[in-house]
Amino acid sequence: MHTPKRTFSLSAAKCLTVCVCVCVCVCVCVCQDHSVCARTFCGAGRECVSTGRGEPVCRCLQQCDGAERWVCGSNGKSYRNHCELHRDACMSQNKIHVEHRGRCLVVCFLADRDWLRERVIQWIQTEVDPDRRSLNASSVSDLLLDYFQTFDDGDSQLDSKELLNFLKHNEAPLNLTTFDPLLRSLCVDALIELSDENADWKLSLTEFINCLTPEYRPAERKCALEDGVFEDGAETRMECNRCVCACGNWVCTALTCNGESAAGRAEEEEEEEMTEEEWSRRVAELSTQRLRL
Ligand SMILES: [Ca+2]
Ligand SMILES: [Ca+2]
Repeated sequence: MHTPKRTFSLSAAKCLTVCVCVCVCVCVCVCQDHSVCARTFCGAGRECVSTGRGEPVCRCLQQCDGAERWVCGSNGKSYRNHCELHRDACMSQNKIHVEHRGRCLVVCFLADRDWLRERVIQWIQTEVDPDRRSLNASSVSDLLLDYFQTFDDGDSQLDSKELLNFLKHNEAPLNLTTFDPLLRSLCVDALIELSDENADWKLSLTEFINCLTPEYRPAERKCALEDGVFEDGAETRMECNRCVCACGNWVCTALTCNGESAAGRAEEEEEEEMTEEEWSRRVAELSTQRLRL
């Protein structure tokens, strides 16, 4: 009769013991990380953590912040920020340095295209606001017809040049003055492709209205390669060229892949950052120097 009661008491005691041990362990580990890593420099893309024996060790960053300050890596790959580049160099154990700020390829991504489209749609809505007395247009369709006729050369089709003129003519109210001109031009092509149902790279009046109507939802396009389907922004390599998926199309650099470019890359590599192994050696050297001090 006493057995069940005794068993219950033992289980409760075990549970209490485990909980106390876990709490103490977490507290000690956090304190050790701060003190052990205080004098350890791990380099970009890396962080110092404490081993189980309380020794500092450098490892690749688990994650970077999401700040959007794009850079182009020497491997031809675009990174959201410097941290992502250095983290990738650490994870892949490759030498990568920053070639220049911004993405490697200037392309109109879905986000750019949709931002531009949304901007024009919002502006059109403002233009037909009944409170604006100077406006005679009575609806969005009437206003779009006015613009279509204004910028069309008479063939009842808006080509990319005419659509670009429409945006340029209204860039101040559209707040496009800071939008990179090259990117704007690329996004005009993407806008045409968005609603160009007969694929003639021109917009009929109906296609133009569809393009600037919020309810119009074009079919989502992704990039295909061999058996795979890739999202917007995905990157791949074709020999020495890098390609990026933008609005359903692969856009690639046009480098000639010959011996000269390979030699050029070899020279550039001398300036590239250290590999993980080199960093470990460097950190060990620095630690030794500190001990001597
Ligand atoms: Ca035309
Ligand atoms: Ca068309």
